[in-house]
Amino acid sequence: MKTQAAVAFAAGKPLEIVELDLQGPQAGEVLVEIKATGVCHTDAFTLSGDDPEGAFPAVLGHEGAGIVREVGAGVTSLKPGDHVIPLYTPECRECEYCLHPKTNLCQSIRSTQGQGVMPDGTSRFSFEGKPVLHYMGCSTFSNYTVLPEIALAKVREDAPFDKICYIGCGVTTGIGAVAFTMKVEPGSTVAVFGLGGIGLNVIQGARMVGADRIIGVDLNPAREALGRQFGMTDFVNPKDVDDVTQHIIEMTGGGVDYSFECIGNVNVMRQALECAHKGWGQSCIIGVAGAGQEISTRPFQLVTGRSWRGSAFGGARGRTDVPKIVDWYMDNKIDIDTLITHTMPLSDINTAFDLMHKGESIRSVVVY
Ligand code: NAD
Ligand code: AHE
Ligand code: ZN
Repeated sequence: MKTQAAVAFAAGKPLEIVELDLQGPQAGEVLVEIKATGVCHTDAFTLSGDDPEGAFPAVLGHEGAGIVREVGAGVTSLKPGDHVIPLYTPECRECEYCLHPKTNLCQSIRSTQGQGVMPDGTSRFSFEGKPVLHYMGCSTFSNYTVLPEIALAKVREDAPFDKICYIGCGVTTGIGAVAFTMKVEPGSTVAVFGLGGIGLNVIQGARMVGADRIIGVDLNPAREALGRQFGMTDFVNPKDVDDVTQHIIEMTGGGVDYSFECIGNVNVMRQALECAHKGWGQSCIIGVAGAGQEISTRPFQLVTGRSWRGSAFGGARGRTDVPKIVDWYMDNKIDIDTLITHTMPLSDINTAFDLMHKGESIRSVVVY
């Protein structure tokens, strides 16, 4: 079949809207009509050429929602008409990782996914007879896409696609990092570095679990009002203080219980670690840093009781947890609508990247 898609033909170039050929679902695969997709900073990161796994041409996009249109041989858990959210972190429920209680990083298809192909090693997309790669196993910047059955969460049918697509990455990543990965306790003091599409969800996650004090840090002063709306109690603009780390240590009387880096800046990752309280403070890296970047700190920071952790997809097991997060949204336990600042057709998708780079959007959503 044919599908309209925004294709990344080369790093650093705008996406091009073209008609691709799409092969139908093979055994264990599912054809999904994508109804809406968010544009995450990670899409911009890969498009920039900084992603060591980035390969082109590819159909980017990993924050979608849609409807199952066809299933391949052997697919048992989904049928045409089901509403689904694609999962860049799948859940096979069989691999060593899925069976381990301490991780959500299902590895059953990770190597082919990282190479931009389906588990059989080939791509379903092609343009003028040449293969075009998948991305993060999702490729939601195509109106139709093919995914493995284990990479789809079935969700309730009354939930709006143009909002729940954000649960496919940003919402789950932010709230999950607080609730699933770090297990922040009620009464905690939390610092959140970077108040974009991820950091604001960390803030609402921290409020949800009952954190007492939530300190937001961002260079963009426009982020303060939104942060406060989502539960932030204090705002720090690094431009207004000499040393962010020292400032947070002083304002909290020794440091925070938990900190989260939601930018992808290795210098800020160090600040986040070092503002964690001596003896027990834990810092969680969510931001994705480019090829060749490394984190550093004095080992004494860890010797004296701080821990450095990380979180992918908020520690969520997608097929199990994503439907529950959709329920939280439908039950008004979390706010998604306020964070979707822009909506556009696929033909305007490059505007979403411009708005993100200018700091004018939180989330842009493309509606097909
Ligand atoms: P975003 O662009 O919406 O937000 C980034 C925010 O950081 C902006 O508000 C910006 O003003 C602020 N910022 C930039 N430099 C800063 C600095 N030096 N100090 C303080 N604030 C600064 O991006 P996003 O979509 O929220 O994504 C954030 C990061 O999380 C990206 O690196 C993305 O790739 C990553 N990410 C990781 C996961 C995961 O599973 N680990 C999932 C999604 C996104
Ligand atoms: N490909 C990059 C790493 C990119 C990365 O860290 N991805 C996150 C999700 S970001 C979503 O917006 C993730 O889940 N990583 C776990 C995994 O297995 O990819 C690189 O550095 O190679
Ligand atoms: Zn993302």
